Amino acid sequence: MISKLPLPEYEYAMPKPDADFVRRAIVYKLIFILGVDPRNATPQEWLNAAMFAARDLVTESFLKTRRSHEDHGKRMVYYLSMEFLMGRSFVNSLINEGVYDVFNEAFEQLGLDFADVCEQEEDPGLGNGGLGRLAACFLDSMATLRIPAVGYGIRYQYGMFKQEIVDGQQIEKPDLWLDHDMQWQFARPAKRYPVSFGGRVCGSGSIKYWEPAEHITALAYDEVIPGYGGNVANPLRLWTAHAGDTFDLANFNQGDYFAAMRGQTQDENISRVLYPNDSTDSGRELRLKQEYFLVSASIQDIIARHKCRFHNLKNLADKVVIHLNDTHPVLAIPELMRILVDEESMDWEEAWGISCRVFSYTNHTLMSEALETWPVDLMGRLLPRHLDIIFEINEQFLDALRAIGKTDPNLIRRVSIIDEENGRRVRMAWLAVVGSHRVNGVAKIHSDLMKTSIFADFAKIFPDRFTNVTNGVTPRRWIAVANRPLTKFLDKTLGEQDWRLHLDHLAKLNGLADDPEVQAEFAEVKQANKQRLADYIEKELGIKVNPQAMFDVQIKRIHEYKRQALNVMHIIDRYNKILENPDANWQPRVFIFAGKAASAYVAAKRIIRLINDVAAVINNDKRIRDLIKVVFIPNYSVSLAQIIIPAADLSEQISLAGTEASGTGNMKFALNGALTIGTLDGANVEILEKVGEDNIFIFGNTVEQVEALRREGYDPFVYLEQDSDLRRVIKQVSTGTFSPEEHSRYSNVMHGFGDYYQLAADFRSYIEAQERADKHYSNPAKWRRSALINIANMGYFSSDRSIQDYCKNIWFIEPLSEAELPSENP
Ligand code: 26Q
Repeated sequence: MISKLPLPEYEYAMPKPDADFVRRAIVYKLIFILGVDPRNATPQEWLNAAMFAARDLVTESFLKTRRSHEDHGKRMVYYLSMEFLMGRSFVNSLINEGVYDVFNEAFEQLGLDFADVCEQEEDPGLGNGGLGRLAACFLDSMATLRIPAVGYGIRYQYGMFKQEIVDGQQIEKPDLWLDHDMQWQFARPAKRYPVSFGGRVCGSGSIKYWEPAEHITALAYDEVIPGYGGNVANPLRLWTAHAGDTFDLANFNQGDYFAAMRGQTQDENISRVLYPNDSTDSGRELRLKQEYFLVSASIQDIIARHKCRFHNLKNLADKVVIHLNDTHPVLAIPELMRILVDEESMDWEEAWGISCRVFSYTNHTLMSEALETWPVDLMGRLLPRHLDIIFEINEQFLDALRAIGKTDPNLIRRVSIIDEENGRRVRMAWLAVVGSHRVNGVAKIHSDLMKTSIFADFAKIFPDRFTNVTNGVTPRRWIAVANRPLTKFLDKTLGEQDWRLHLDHLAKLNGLADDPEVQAEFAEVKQANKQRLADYIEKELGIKVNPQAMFDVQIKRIHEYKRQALNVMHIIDRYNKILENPDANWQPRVFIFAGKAASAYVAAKRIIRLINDVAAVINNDKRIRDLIKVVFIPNYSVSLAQIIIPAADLSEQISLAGTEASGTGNMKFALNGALTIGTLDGANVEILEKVGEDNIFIFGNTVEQVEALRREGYDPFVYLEQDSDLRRVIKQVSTGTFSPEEHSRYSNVMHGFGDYYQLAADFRSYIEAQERADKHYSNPAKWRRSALINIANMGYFSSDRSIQDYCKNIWFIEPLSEAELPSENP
């Protein structure tokens, strides 16, 4: 442990880095850490050396921050998430430490192309999409706001699969992100905890304990998360499964060395691979093991830290809050109860009181089919004591309900943590609600709907438990890292750099949105970003796109509810109308898609294929000239988003109302000056409130209308009959206009046309919104004004604001004060 009274000789103060210092540091790392002669070093090796140099800078802030937390006994938040979609670290850390220009200059001195070196970094894909990226934005904001926080996750050996497109179809390839061995993270070989499975419950009455059958070891790796401004950094602790301590002695002693080794490999499977689903995939044993692996290692670590600081657990809830990012880590609740009751001999009531105060939970979906449940049998086999504890929690909860007169058996059946109807399953979301002091949704509309749909019963039982925290995104990554031209424009136009910390300062642009000079400079920024994307598309796909055309972009996971298919229907309709009326004044457009489909999600994969089939026909139809280009950019990732989003003119946010909990891409686009075409869903509703209806294209049925249609028995054929354009589009797809080599490829689009996500109902309104967008775009001054007004009013969607909301209403956490800040270098 670091001494509480640091002696001067324990200090190491990094000199303030200038380009000269940085250049020497990089060369030193290259030679003495990597053992590489600068004369022969590859860009990859230069990056590796530079990352070591950059890590030194963030590490200093990191250790000082930890000292401050220790010295001041700060209450801390532990953010548990199965996913952290961090994106590349190098440039981000330089920007947050304020040394980007200095490193750039150092590389100039070395005669190396800085951008090329930065491009060598792997993008760790330790998440599926929105939920994982939100966790990453939150870590950035927590460090920036000096919130005492630790992130806990899994260090998957294979992250999100790499997507290739072959003959228009998605192929998955393994993501070997650790291959380059960048050593950005600190290995902590001494931080290891046993994680157990199986076995049986022993004891009786109130004295029970778990006798597990299997043990594996969780090993820690720490990634330093630097806050913007360079003073504060927090850890992200990622666990990897290690079998070293559990070598199968029986086999070994029998002389079967290879059988013993095989067991090891199996154990290490736990942290092998991220599940590539962005909704549930219930019932997979390995996934449940992963969830418990994260929870068990993290809770042991949290308790060890707490004991080390305070020497008892009575004040745990005063000093610790554990946040559950969706239900994935919700086993933390029975795990904490097990430790308090079984191992620390606390009585149940006291332990439960502490536990409820410790936990808070964020829900990220309303779709009941996406809520996590686990078969009781499976849980009992892997985690028998936890299952016992869940039963006990449930019983006490239901007893308490009955005691206050809520005895309706239907209510009891609905709110029971155990679903007795579908082959007995544990409802993880119910467990999260019962065991947390706060439950939040991720956008206003979502939090409201939560209380009237999935959690309606609970909202009546625990009215004060439910709250909203609208999502946000970090302006550091989504402007300063991703969009250098916009960053320079904002610094100059606002005459300050503080917008990085106070995003509401962007509001000053409201008064400048009509200024022709400001507009012209903004237009240049957008054009440069569009050119960069056009170059990328040409280089990667061999497709030339017109950078003067409107860039119309939909990038996100491929999912039926997100309705990429509706976008395609508009493209086909536009294609038809151009052919009918080739001389009309058409606005040229480039339609850009990117996104991965879960590997087993057949319908989503078919949407990818349809996009590519439509692209092949339209892009090669000479009659269309350059009026439409359709591009599917493979292997969507954080790095790719950083290229695409700054280049967008129009942002497609077209989910069926009531299905997208929030969305965060919508915020990133608007922040980078794209206009949204979207439904009244998720955070679109709040974006509309902020930018005003003249600066956004809203269309489609409202949640109420969607629900009414569902109630009345939604019939897509009603719309097909009314709308000949719609009929034509559906007919073309289903009869093979876009799959000439296989006419029946999309025939089921017409036959089993259930249209669960009501594309037909919103088609006409979508087409009209697209016409409004064309008209708006045809007036460049008007469009630029709207783009600037979008940027100006995105202050609210900073993840700094989200984190402040969490701190105030959910975590009850205060930042390190000015006085508690790590001291400056002596
Ligand atoms: C669960 C069990 C087994 C395997 C996988 C999963 C799993 C993994 C990832 C379930 C869900 C996810 C991810 C969900 C997600 O990204 N949700 C999005 O969260 C964003 C942040 O709040 C919202 O903006 C999006 O609206 C929401 O879709």
